[in-house]
Amino acid sequence: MLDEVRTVVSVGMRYSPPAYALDEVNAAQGRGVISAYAHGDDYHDIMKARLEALARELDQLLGRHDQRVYVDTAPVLEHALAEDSGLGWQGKHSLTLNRQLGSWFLLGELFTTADIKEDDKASFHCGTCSACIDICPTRAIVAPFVVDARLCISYLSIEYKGSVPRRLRPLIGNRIYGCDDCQMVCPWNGGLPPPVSDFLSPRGENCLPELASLLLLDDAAFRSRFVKSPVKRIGRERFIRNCCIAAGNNGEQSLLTALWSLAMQDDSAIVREHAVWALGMLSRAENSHAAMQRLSVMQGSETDANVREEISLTIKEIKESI
Ligand code: B12
Ligand code: SF4
Ligand code: SF4
Repeated sequence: MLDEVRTVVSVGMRYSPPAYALDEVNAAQGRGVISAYAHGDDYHDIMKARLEALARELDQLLGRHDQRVYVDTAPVLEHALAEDSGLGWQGKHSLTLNRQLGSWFLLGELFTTADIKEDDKASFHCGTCSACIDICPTRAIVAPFVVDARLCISYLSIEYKGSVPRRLRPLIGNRIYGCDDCQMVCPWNGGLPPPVSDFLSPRGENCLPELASLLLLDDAAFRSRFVKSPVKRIGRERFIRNCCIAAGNNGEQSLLTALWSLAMQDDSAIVREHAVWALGMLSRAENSHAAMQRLSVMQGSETDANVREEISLTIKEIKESI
């Protein structure tokens, strides 16, 4: 990473915890949930600038040295470095947490050729607690400290590009970007004072946003709605796919018009597929016959094989539910 490196300075940048409780996440009718770290600006940019400022200050203190800063920008073992530097221990949810600060902070590193006295390694304070493992909606924490990313809602909603496995969709609830559940139940995150400054400048509009307006975003509107936000990074297709899943899980009938429009007209087959799934979920009790008829007509003109398959499965499920 850096020739002759002598010290790694591991830093944590706090951000505001969610302004709602976990019960409110699950009960937020017609609303989606965006992870707290993504309510404001993209942390990569903000933290990198702050680490570079730290590097300049170190130069002033210790004289010029070679330095490199990293924020998720290279394969750095951030948890292991944070633990060694005393910043926190790796909890059973695999994230780094601290007795005073909980886990609502992001990690970054400054590698330097300067020799700086090391701090003591952090000690482990999870004890017998297993709240994060028990609460995980998809059972992604398969053993203490081990997350199966393929099951994690954070991975499925942010990193994963394709069709979300059907059996996982109902478990995702109304989470549309990332997931905070394992952190929200952690006792070390309870009753914490908010950070003195939140450098990510969270925006109120990203706190439990209404799905009705999100489902209507076209590409240009999506980009301007999420300007400077990490949400923009996943692109409109993945984001609207997530909103369709949340709409299907939400039970909110007023979203039907937007979903029909996406299912019939959207340019993205991924979006059409997930909109069809959501229509199926919302048409179980009410309008089931009309929905099946409309879906059958749609199937005739649908060009994508996966969407046609989704329509068949959805019609079958609606039939079974009557
Ligand atoms: C890949 C990744 C993910 C993946 C996989 C996460 C996972 N838990 O495996 C996904 C997309 C699911 C994810 C989700 C999230 N992530 Co993430 N992610 C990363 C990333 C880029 C790499 C982690 C990694 O795989 N490292 C490589 C492995 C080998 O290292 P490791 O996990 O530290 O494992 C070491 C030890 O823990 C130990 N170990 C690990 N497993 C095991 C098992 C056994 C049996 C043993 C003995 C040892 C052991 O050995 C390893 C070698 O030292 C890091 C940034 C980074 N560069 O570290 C962010 C990072 C971990 N993510 C972060 C965040 C905030 C999240 C989310 C909270 C985002 C959200 N709100 O949706 C979720 C939380 C999900 C969760 N419970 O982990 C922050 C965590 C901040 C903190 N306080 O800890 C990081 C550090 C980014 C940052 N720069 O701030 N993430
Ligand atoms: S982020 Fe959500 S899905 Fe992923 S391990 Fe934590 S609780 Fe489970
Ligand atoms: S919820 Fe419990 S087990 Fe999980 S990280 Fe927090 S203290 Fe550790």
